Amino acid sequence: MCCEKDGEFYASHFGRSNLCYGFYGCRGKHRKLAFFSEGVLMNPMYRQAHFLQSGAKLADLPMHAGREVAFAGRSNAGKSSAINALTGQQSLARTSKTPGRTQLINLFEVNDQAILVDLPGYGFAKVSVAVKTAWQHNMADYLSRRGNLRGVILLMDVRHPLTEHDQQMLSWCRGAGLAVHCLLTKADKLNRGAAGNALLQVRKALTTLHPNASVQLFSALKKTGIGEVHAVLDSWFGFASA
Ligand SMILES: Nc1nc2c(ncn2[C@@H]2O[C@H](COP(=O)(O)OP(=O)(O)O)[C@@H](O)[C@H]2O)c(=O)[nH]1
Ligand SMILES: [Mg+2]
Repeated sequence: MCCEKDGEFYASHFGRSNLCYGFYGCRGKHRKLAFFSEGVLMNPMYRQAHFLQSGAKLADLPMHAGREVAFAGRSNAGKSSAINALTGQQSLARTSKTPGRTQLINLFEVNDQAILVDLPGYGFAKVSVAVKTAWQHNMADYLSRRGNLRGVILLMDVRHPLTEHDQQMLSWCRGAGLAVHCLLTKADKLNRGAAGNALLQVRKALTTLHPNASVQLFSALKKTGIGEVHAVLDSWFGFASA
Protein backbone atom coordinates (compact mmCIF):
# COMPACT_ATOMS: atom_id res chain seq x y z
CA MET A 1 0.00 0.00 0.00
CA CYS A 2 1.08 3.55 -0.38
CA CYS A 3 -0.48 6.90 0.04
CA GLU A 4 0.15 10.29 -1.40
CA LYS A 5 0.24 13.44 0.63
CA ASP A 6 1.73 16.76 -0.37
CA GLY A 7 3.15 15.14 -3.48
CA GLU A 8 5.12 12.48 -1.62
CA PHE A 9 4.59 8.76 -1.60
CA TYR A 10 4.89 6.72 1.56
CA ALA A 11 5.10 2.99 1.44
CA SER A 12 3.91 0.65 4.09
CA HIS A 13 5.20 -2.87 4.13
CA PHE A 14 2.65 -5.38 5.22
CA GLY A 15 2.62 -9.10 4.78
CA ARG A 16 4.98 -10.45 2.18
CA SER A 17 4.73 -7.61 -0.24
CA ASN A 18 5.97 -4.06 -0.21
CA LEU A 19 4.84 -3.31 -3.71
CA CYS A 20 3.01 -0.10 -4.31
CA TYR A 21 -0.59 -0.53 -5.39
CA GLY A 22 -1.19 3.12 -6.04
CA PHE A 23 -3.40 3.74 -3.02
CA TYR A 24 -3.99 7.45 -3.12
CA GLY A 25 -5.90 10.00 -1.11
CA CYS A 26 -5.12 8.55 2.29
CA ARG A 27 -6.34 10.63 5.23
CA GLY A 28 -3.66 9.89 7.77
CA LYS A 29 -4.14 6.27 8.71
CA HIS A 30 -1.78 4.85 6.12
CA ARG A 31 0.59 7.74 6.45
CA LYS A 32 0.96 7.04 10.14
CA LEU A 33 1.44 3.33 9.51
CA ALA A 34 3.99 4.14 6.86
CA PHE A 35 6.27 5.69 9.45
CA PHE A 36 6.22 2.43 11.36
CA SER A 37 7.32 0.53 8.29
CA GLU A 38 10.74 0.95 6.72
CA GLY A 39 9.93 4.62 6.82
CA VAL A 40 10.91 4.83 3.18
CA LEU A 41 9.00 6.45 0.42
CA MET A 42 8.09 4.47 -2.61
CA ASN A 43 7.46 6.02 -5.93
CA PRO A 44 4.78 4.09 -7.88
CA MET A 45 6.46 5.27 -11.08
CA TYR A 46 8.70 2.17 -11.10
CA ARG A 47 5.74 -0.09 -11.77
CA GLN A 48 5.39 1.51 -15.19
CA ALA A 49 8.78 0.20 -16.32
CA HIS A 50 8.72 -1.59 -19.67
CA PHE A 51 11.26 -3.05 -22.03
CA LEU A 52 12.76 -0.46 -24.37
CA GLN A 53 15.63 -2.00 -26.34
CA SER A 54 18.62 -4.34 -26.19
CA GLY A 55 22.10 -3.88 -27.58
CA ALA A 56 25.35 -5.82 -27.56
CA LYS A 57 27.48 -2.71 -27.16
CA LEU A 58 27.38 1.03 -26.56
CA ALA A 59 27.00 1.89 -30.26
CA ASP A 60 23.82 -0.21 -30.47
CA LEU A 61 22.04 1.69 -27.69
CA PRO A 62 19.49 4.40 -28.44
CA MET A 63 20.17 8.02 -27.62
CA HIS A 64 17.64 9.54 -25.26
CA ALA A 65 17.29 12.58 -23.05
CA GLY A 66 16.76 10.70 -19.77
CA ARG A 67 19.14 9.39 -17.12
CA GLU A 68 20.28 5.80 -16.89
CA VAL A 69 21.03 3.68 -13.84
CA ALA A 70 22.85 0.44 -14.62
CA PHE A 71 22.56 -2.84 -12.73
CA ALA A 72 25.88 -4.70 -12.76
CA GLY A 73 27.17 -7.85 -11.15
CA ARG A 74 28.36 -11.34 -11.80
CA SER A 75 26.06 -13.80 -13.50
CA ASN A 76 23.55 -15.25 -11.08
CA ALA A 77 24.01 -12.39 -8.58
CA GLY A 78 20.30 -11.62 -8.88
CA LYS A 79 20.22 -8.61 -11.23
CA SER A 80 17.12 -9.62 -13.16
CA SER A 81 15.32 -10.66 -9.98
CA ALA A 82 16.18 -7.30 -8.41
CA ILE A 83 14.86 -5.35 -11.40
CA ASN A 84 11.64 -7.38 -11.28
CA ALA A 85 11.25 -6.82 -7.52
CA LEU A 86 11.99 -3.09 -7.80
CA THR A 87 9.40 -2.64 -10.54
CA GLY A 88 6.83 -4.93 -8.94
CA GLN A 89 6.76 -7.13 -12.02
CA GLN A 90 7.13 -10.89 -12.32
CA SER A 91 9.17 -11.15 -15.48
CA LEU A 92 10.19 -7.75 -16.80
CA ALA A 93 13.83 -8.80 -16.83
CA ARG A 94 14.18 -12.51 -17.38
CA THR A 95 15.62 -14.52 -14.53
CA SER A 96 17.60 -17.66 -15.05
CA LYS A 97 19.15 -20.44 -13.09
CA THR A 98 21.80 -20.77 -15.82
CA PRO A 99 24.62 -18.28 -15.18
CA GLY A 100 25.82 -16.17 -18.09
CA ARG A 101 22.75 -16.31 -20.29
CA THR A 102 22.06 -12.59 -20.42
CA GLN A 103 24.79 -11.23 -22.64
CA LEU A 104 23.00 -8.16 -23.91
CA ILE A 105 22.60 -4.69 -22.44
CA ASN A 106 18.85 -4.44 -21.79
CA LEU A 107 17.13 -1.09 -21.34
CA PHE A 108 13.88 -0.71 -19.38
CA GLU A 109 12.13 2.63 -19.51
CA VAL A 110 10.43 3.91 -16.35
CA ASN A 111 9.54 7.13 -18.10
CA ASP A 112 11.33 9.32 -20.63
CA GLN A 113 13.55 10.67 -17.85
CA ALA A 114 14.54 7.37 -16.27
CA ILE A 115 15.95 4.17 -17.75
CA LEU A 116 17.01 1.05 -15.84
CA VAL A 117 19.82 -0.85 -17.57
CA ASP A 118 20.43 -4.57 -17.02
CA LEU A 119 24.11 -5.12 -17.89
CA PRO A 120 25.50 -8.48 -19.03
CA GLY A 121 26.70 -10.59 -16.11
CA TYR A 122 30.34 -11.41 -15.56
CA GLY A 123 32.38 -14.08 -13.85
CA PHE A 124 30.90 -16.80 -16.02
CA ALA A 125 33.16 -19.82 -16.17
CA LYS A 126 32.14 -21.57 -19.37
CA VAL A 127 32.79 -18.90 -22.00
CA SER A 128 35.80 -18.32 -24.22
CA VAL A 129 38.55 -15.77 -23.62
CA ALA A 130 37.26 -13.87 -26.67
CA VAL A 131 33.82 -13.48 -25.07
CA LYS A 132 35.35 -12.32 -21.79
CA THR A 133 37.57 -9.81 -23.57
CA ALA A 134 34.60 -8.47 -25.54
CA TRP A 135 32.63 -8.16 -22.30
CA GLN A 136 35.48 -6.20 -20.64
CA HIS A 137 35.75 -3.86 -23.60
CA ASN A 138 31.99 -3.28 -23.84
CA MET A 139 31.58 -2.66 -20.11
CA ALA A 140 34.51 -0.26 -19.85
CA ASP A 141 33.20 1.56 -22.92
CA TYR A 142 29.64 1.81 -21.59
CA LEU A 143 30.69 2.95 -18.10
CA SER A 144 33.17 5.55 -19.25
CA ARG A 145 31.37 6.94 -22.32
CA ARG A 146 27.63 6.74 -21.69
CA GLY A 147 26.99 10.40 -21.00
CA ASN A 148 23.60 10.00 -19.34
CA LEU A 149 24.68 7.21 -16.99
CA ARG A 150 23.94 8.58 -13.51
CA GLY A 151 25.00 5.70 -11.31
CA VAL A 152 25.59 1.97 -10.95
CA ILE A 153 23.80 -0.49 -8.71
CA LEU A 154 26.38 -3.22 -8.10
CA LEU A 155 24.83 -6.52 -7.06
CA MET A 156 26.84 -9.12 -5.18
CA ASP A 157 25.68 -12.35 -3.58
CA VAL A 158 25.87 -11.65 0.17
CA ARG A 159 27.73 -14.94 0.58
CA HIS A 160 30.42 -14.09 -2.03
CA PRO A 161 30.92 -10.31 -2.20
CA LEU A 162 33.76 -8.34 -3.79
CA THR A 163 35.07 -10.88 -6.28
CA GLU A 164 37.91 -9.84 -8.54
CA HIS A 165 35.39 -8.74 -11.19
CA ASP A 166 33.37 -6.78 -8.64
CA GLN A 167 36.55 -4.94 -7.68
CA GLN A 168 37.28 -4.31 -11.34
CA MET A 169 33.79 -2.85 -11.73
CA LEU A 170 34.27 -0.60 -8.69
CA SER A 171 37.58 0.56 -10.08
CA TRP A 172 36.06 1.42 -13.48
CA CYS A 173 33.21 3.30 -11.79
CA ARG A 174 35.59 5.17 -9.55
CA GLY A 175 37.74 6.09 -12.56
CA ALA A 176 34.67 7.30 -14.46
CA GLY A 177 33.45 9.32 -11.44
CA LEU A 178 30.27 7.25 -11.22
CA ALA A 179 28.18 6.88 -8.09
CA VAL A 180 27.83 3.28 -6.90
CA HIS A 181 25.26 1.68 -4.59
CA CYS A 182 25.95 -1.97 -3.72
CA LEU A 183 23.25 -4.54 -3.02
CA LEU A 184 24.20 -7.63 -1.06
CA THR A 185 21.64 -9.93 -2.65
CA LYS A 186 19.97 -13.12 -1.48
CA ALA A 187 20.20 -11.83 2.10
CA ASP A 188 17.51 -14.39 2.94
CA LYS A 189 20.19 -17.09 2.58
CA LEU A 190 21.95 -15.90 5.74
CA ASN A 191 20.67 -15.39 9.25
CA ARG A 192 20.37 -11.85 10.50
CA GLY A 193 23.73 -11.84 12.33
CA ALA A 194 25.72 -13.26 9.43
CA ALA A 195 24.08 -10.89 6.95
CA GLY A 196 24.82 -7.91 9.23
CA ASN A 197 28.39 -9.04 9.50
CA ALA A 198 28.76 -9.29 5.73
CA LEU A 199 27.33 -5.79 5.42
CA LEU A 200 29.90 -4.39 7.85
CA GLN A 201 32.78 -6.16 6.11
CA VAL A 202 31.80 -4.87 2.67
CA ARG A 203 31.21 -1.35 3.99
CA LYS A 204 34.71 -1.41 5.47
CA ALA A 205 36.31 -2.70 2.27
CA LEU A 206 34.55 -0.02 0.23
CA THR A 207 36.29 2.73 2.16
CA THR A 208 39.39 1.94 0.11
CA LEU A 209 37.85 0.42 -3.06
CA HIS A 210 35.30 3.18 -3.74
CA PRO A 211 34.99 5.60 -0.81
CA ASN A 212 31.74 7.15 -2.03
CA ALA A 213 29.94 3.87 -2.60
CA SER A 214 27.09 2.87 -0.33
CA VAL A 215 25.87 -0.64 0.46
CA GLN A 216 22.76 -2.41 1.80
CA LEU A 217 21.26 -5.86 2.22
CA PHE A 218 18.65 -6.96 -0.32
CA SER A 219 16.41 -9.92 -1.00
CA ALA A 220 14.26 -10.14 -4.11
CA LEU A 221 12.74 -13.30 -2.69
CA LYS A 222 11.62 -11.76 0.61
CA LYS A 223 11.15 -8.31 -0.92
CA THR A 224 13.42 -6.66 1.62
CA GLY A 225 15.50 -3.56 1.00
CA ILE A 226 13.31 -2.33 -1.86
CA GLY A 227 12.47 1.01 -0.26
CA GLU A 228 16.15 1.73 0.31
CA VAL A 229 17.00 1.10 -3.34
CA HIS A 230 14.06 3.20 -4.49
CA ALA A 231 15.33 6.09 -2.39
CA VAL A 232 18.72 5.86 -4.15
CA LEU A 233 17.08 5.60 -7.59
CA ASP A 234 14.74 8.52 -6.79
CA SER A 235 17.72 10.65 -5.93
CA TRP A 236 19.75 9.64 -9.01
CA PHE A 237 16.79 10.11 -11.35
CA GLY A 238 15.84 13.39 -9.69
CA PHE A 239 12.34 12.22 -8.80
CA ALA A 240 10.44 14.54 -6.50
CA SER A 241 10.12 12.13 -3.57
CA ALA A 242 13.90 11.94 -3.03
N1 LIG B 1 17.11 -17.09 -2.32
C1 LIG B 1 17.15 -16.13 -3.23
N2 LIG B 1 17.40 -16.43 -4.53
C2 LIG B 1 17.46 -15.42 -5.42
C3 LIG B 1 17.27 -14.07 -5.04
N3 LIG B 1 17.44 -13.29 -6.14
C4 LIG B 1 17.68 -14.13 -7.16
N4 LIG B 1 17.71 -15.41 -6.75
C5 LIG B 1 17.92 -16.61 -7.58
O1 LIG B 1 19.23 -16.56 -8.15
C6 LIG B 1 19.25 -17.05 -9.48
C7 LIG B 1 19.80 -15.99 -10.41
O2 LIG B 1 18.96 -14.86 -10.41
P1 LIG B 1 18.91 -13.83 -11.63
O3 LIG B 1 18.05 -12.71 -11.20
O4 LIG B 1 18.57 -14.53 -12.90
O5 LIG B 1 20.46 -13.36 -11.66
P2 LIG B 1 21.24 -12.53 -12.79
O6 LIG B 1 21.99 -13.54 -13.60
O7 LIG B 1 22.18 -11.67 -12.01
O8 LIG B 1 20.24 -11.74 -13.57
C8 LIG B 1 17.79 -17.43 -9.80
O9 LIG B 1 17.64 -18.82 -9.57
C9 LIG B 1 16.98 -16.63 -8.79
O10 LIG B 1 15.75 -17.24 -8.48
C10 LIG B 1 17.00 -13.77 -3.64
O11 LIG B 1 16.82 -12.64 -3.19
N5 LIG B 1 16.96 -14.85 -2.80
MG1 LIG C 1 19.86 -11.64 -15.60
